[in-house]
Amino acid sequence: MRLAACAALALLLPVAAHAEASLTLTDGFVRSSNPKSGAAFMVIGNEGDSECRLTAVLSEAAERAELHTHLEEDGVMKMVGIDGGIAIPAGQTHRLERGGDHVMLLGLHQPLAEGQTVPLSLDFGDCGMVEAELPVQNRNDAGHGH
Ligand SMILES: [Cu+2]
Repeated sequence: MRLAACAALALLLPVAAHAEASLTLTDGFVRSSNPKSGAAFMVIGNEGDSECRLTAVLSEAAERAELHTHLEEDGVMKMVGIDGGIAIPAGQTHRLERGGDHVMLLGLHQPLAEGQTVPLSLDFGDCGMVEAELPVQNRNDAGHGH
């Protein structure tokens, strides 16, 4: 079992994984109200001189991770995939929050319990990869402002 886990890890983690100094991740957490899926929220800051774009996310905790946002359609909030990634202009921050943009974790290998951490590899394309380890906070309502 242990060997299999290691092999999976090696496949999922990009080789040149290195956090770029110009990108910051703060207030990150994962919330899961369902044993099969969860969502990651955080504030991404870009202190560099050029735009960075979050194009993809990988997590060994789930079969796949997708960039989602919420759109209102006929008065109903719907979750839709984001095409083309999430741009963070130079000198700006972008908040992934409930009811807005988020990283959707689909096909969790095991339910996420309070107190666990979830590893994420965030691919910012030319700006590089950022590795994060986010705490599971299933009762965190941060950003749920309507
Ligand atoms: Cu979603």
